[in-house]
Amino acid sequence: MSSLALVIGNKATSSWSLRPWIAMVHAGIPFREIQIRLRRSDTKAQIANWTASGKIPVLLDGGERIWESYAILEHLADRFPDRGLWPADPAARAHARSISCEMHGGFAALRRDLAMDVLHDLRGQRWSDEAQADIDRISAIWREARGRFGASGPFLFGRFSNADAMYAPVVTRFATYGVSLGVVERSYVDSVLAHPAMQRWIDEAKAEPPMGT
Ligand SMILES: N[C@@H](CCC(=O)N[C@@H](CS)C(=O)NCC(=O)O)C(=O)O
Repeated sequence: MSSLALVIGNKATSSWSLRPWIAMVHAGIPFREIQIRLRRSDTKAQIANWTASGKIPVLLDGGERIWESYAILEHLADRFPDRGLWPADPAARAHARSISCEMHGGFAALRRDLAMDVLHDLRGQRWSDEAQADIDRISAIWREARGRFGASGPFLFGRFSNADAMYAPVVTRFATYGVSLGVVERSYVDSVLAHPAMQRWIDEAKAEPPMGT
C-alpha cells in the first residue's frame, strides 16, 4: 500500500488538482485518491481536515503534507528522481521551471473567463481581451519550448514532464472553448489530450456525480 495520498476536487472542474494527478499517473507513482466535492455546503470544512490553506490539491506523504500544485510537483521530482518529471538537461529544466511558475502565478484572466470544465462543449463563449492576451502568451510559450527543447517527442520538452502537467488544464480549456491556435499549439493540444492519463481523468470526470452534489 502506497504511503502517498492526493487530496483533489471534482475532476470535471478542479484544474489545480489535475496538475499533480496527471504527473503521478503518468510517472506510475502509486497513490490513494481522496476526493472532496467542490461547491457544497461542507466543502470548506472537508478541505480544512487536510490543510489550513483552504485549497486543494494536497499531497500526503507519510507524515508530511505538501500543498500548492507547483510545490507538489517539485516534491514528486525530488522523491522520485528516476521518473524524469523535470527534463534532464539543466537549461531545459530551468526553462521548464520558469514556464511552470509563470503558469502557477499568472494567467488570471484566462482562468476567470475560460474556467476549466472537461465535460462541456463551450465553443461560442466569449472572453476578454485580457484573456486573449493570456492565450497569446501561452501559445508563444508552447511554440518556444517545442522549438527549442521538444525535438525528442510531442510534449513541451519532448517527453511528458511537470511543465506539461502544469499546462494540462489549459490544454482542456483550449479544446472545450474552441480556441483558435497555430499548427504547433494545435498539435501539442492533441498530444496532451491523447495521453492515457488525460483520457483517464476525463473518463473519470464523466463518471462523477454532478457538481454541487
Ligand atoms: N495555488 C493553488 C490553487 C488551488 C485552488 O485554487 N484550488 C481550488 C480547487 S481547483 C480550491 O481548493 N478551492 C477551494 C474551494 O472551492 O472552496 C495551487 O496551486 O494548488
